[in-house]
Amino acid sequence: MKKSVTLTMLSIATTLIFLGSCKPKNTNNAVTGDAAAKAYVAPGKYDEFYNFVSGGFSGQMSVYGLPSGRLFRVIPVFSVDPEKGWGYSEETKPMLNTSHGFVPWDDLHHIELSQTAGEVNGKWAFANGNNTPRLARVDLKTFRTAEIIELPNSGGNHSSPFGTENSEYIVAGTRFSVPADDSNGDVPIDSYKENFKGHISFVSVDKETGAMDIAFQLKTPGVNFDLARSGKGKSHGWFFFSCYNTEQANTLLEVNASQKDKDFIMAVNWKKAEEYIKAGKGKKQKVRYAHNVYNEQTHTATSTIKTEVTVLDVAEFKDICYFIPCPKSPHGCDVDPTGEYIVGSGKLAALIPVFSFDKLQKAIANKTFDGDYSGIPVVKYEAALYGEVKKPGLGPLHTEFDGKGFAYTSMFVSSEIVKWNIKDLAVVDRAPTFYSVGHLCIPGGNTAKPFGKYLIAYNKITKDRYLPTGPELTQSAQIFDISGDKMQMILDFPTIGEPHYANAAPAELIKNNGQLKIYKIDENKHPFVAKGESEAKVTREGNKVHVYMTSVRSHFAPDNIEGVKMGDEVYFHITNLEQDWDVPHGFSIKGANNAELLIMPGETTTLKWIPDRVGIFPMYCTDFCSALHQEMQGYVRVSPAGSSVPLSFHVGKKPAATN
Ligand code: K7E
Ligand code: CUA
Repeated sequence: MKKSVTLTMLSIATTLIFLGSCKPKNTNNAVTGDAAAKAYVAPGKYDEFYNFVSGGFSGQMSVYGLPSGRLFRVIPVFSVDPEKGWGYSEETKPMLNTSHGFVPWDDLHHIELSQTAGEVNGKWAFANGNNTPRLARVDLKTFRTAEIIELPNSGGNHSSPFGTENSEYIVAGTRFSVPADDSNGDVPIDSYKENFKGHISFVSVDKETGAMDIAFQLKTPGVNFDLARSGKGKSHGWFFFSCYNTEQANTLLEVNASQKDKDFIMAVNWKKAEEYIKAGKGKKQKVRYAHNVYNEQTHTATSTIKTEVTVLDVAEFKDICYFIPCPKSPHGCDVDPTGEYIVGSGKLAALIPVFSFDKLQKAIANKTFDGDYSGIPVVKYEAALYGEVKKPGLGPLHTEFDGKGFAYTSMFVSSEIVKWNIKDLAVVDRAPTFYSVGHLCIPGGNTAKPFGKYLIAYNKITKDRYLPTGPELTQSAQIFDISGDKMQMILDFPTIGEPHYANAAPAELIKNNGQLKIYKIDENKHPFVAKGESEAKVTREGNKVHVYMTSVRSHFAPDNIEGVKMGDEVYFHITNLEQDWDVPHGFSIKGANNAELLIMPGETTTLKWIPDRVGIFPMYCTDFCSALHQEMQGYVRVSPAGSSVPLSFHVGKKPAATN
C-alpha cells in the first residue's frame, strides 16, 4: 500500500518535471516597435536604475542598468575572480577564509539592499552563500565586498539574506537542518527527527559602518527553511519563513517531502526574541566561524575565527514562534508593502494563499490553534487566511509588489507572470516568460515603497531565445514595462551564472551616495606602501623578498630586479600612484601560479610569486593604461640557490646593490 502511494507521488513529481519543460504557446513573442524603444538608453546616457543580480553558482553579484540591461560590473563576492585578483592577492585571500579553511566558491542566491524606514537607502547590498553558509556585505560606494561572516549551526544558507525595515538585522535561515555544531554529529542520517535542528541567525548591522555581528540564533525544529521576509509597517517586529520538508524526510525528498497537503510558514516575533536575549535568556554555545573584514585604510582583509554564539531555543518560549499551515511545499514567502499581507507560494499548490497579519494576531491572542508541531503552536489555516488567489497558474514561486495594490507572482511550470489584485485576489493580467521563470524583481518591490515601473523576470531555461553556444546556453532575464494595466515585455538580456533574486534601486540614490573614485595616497596605511618612486625598494628577510613597487603611466619602479634566488618567496607589493578616476594598472609575471593584480588609483596590492626555475622573467602591466602601456614592462632575474648575485633593483639607472 505504502509503496503504491510512493509510486503515485513519484509519478506526480515526474509529471511536474515534464511540465517544467513545456513551452508557452506564443513563443514567437518578439519585442517590436515602441516596446523596444522603452528599453533604449542612448549611448552616453545613464540608466534609471541599478539592478543587482545574484549569480547563483557563479558565486558573484552582477550589476546591470535598467531599462537597458547593460552589464556594468561583476562584483566578486564568494568566488575567486582572477580578473580582479579577488582571492588571489594576499590582501583578499582572508575574505574567503572559513572554519573549513579557504573556500574559493559559493552559490549566491539572494540580494538584499539596506533600508531605512522600509525604504532602500543605497548603502549596502547583502548576499547569501548557500553552500558553506556565509553572509556578505557589499559596500555600494566601492562596489566591493567589504565583509563576510560565516554562519555556525547551519547547513546551506538559503533562507537568506532578508532584512528588517531599518536593516537592524539581516536574517539567515538554514536550508538543511543538521545536528548543532557542538553536538556529536556522528549519528545515523535516519535519526533526523531526533538529532537534526534548524537554526536562524539574526545578524546585526551597524547603522554607520555596516559592520555585522551574529546577535543571536534561534534554534527551531528540524525542517528546511526556504525563503523569508520581514514584516514592515504594522508587522515590523515579525519575520516570516517558508518551510518545506515538515515531513522531516532525509532521503528522496522529491517524494518524501511532498507527502503533506500543507507545510508551514513560520511566523517569528523577533522583537520578543530580542527581549529574551536582552534579559539573558539565551544560551552561549561553543562554535567556530570566520568573520572576515576588509579594511579600506590598509587595503587588507583580516579573518578572525570566533568561538561563541548565543542561541535561543524557540520551543522553550511560548510566544516567539508560530506555524501557519501553507499549501504545499512553499517556496517564496513575501510580504506586501503595507505589512498586512503575507503571500505563500506552494510549488505544488494550485492556488496562492494570502495570510492576514491582523488575523494572525487575533488567532494568536485567541489561541485558535490546531495542536502543535514539535512544541510550536500551529495556527488554524482559516484563522490566519485572508483569502486564496484561485487558478493563478502552475508552480507559483515568488511574488513582488508594485506599490499600487498589485502583486506579481512567477509561475515556474506554466512559464508566466501573473498579476493580481491584493484586495480582491482577482487575476488581472498574465504574461508569458521564456522560460520557467524563477524570481521576479521590481525596483524596491520587497520594501514599503516600491518604485514600480519595471519588472524583471529571471528565467531558469533559455532554450531557443539566443544563438546556440553548445550544450550550455546563457541564463537570461526579461524586462517588462508595468507602468500600464498590462505588462509589456521590452527586453531580453543574458545574465552571469544563474540569476535568482535581484534587487534594484534608483540610480540617483547610489551614484550620489559618495561613490569612491580613488584611494587617497596620503591615507594609504598599507604596511608595504610606497607613496612615491623614491620609496620604491627591494628588501630581503631570509628567503622572503619584498618588492615595494610603484606604478604610474607608463612604468613600474623598480622595473629591473636582480638577486632573486631559487627557494625565495617574492612578494610584489604594488602601489598605484595615480590619483585620477578610472586609471587602474595591472601586474603579472610569467609563470606565476596566481592571477593578475588590478590595482586601483592609490591602492596597494600584493602578488605572491615563487620562482620555479633560473632565468629571466618578464613582468608587465595588464590594463591598457596609456599610449605607452605596452612599454610598461620589466624583468626579474632569478639565479640558482646560493648564487652570489647581489639583490639589486633600478628603474632608468644603474643597479644599486643593497646587500
Ligand atoms: Cu532560485 Cu530564491 Cu534559491 Cu526561487 S531560489 S528561483
Ligand atoms: Cu599601466 Cu598599462
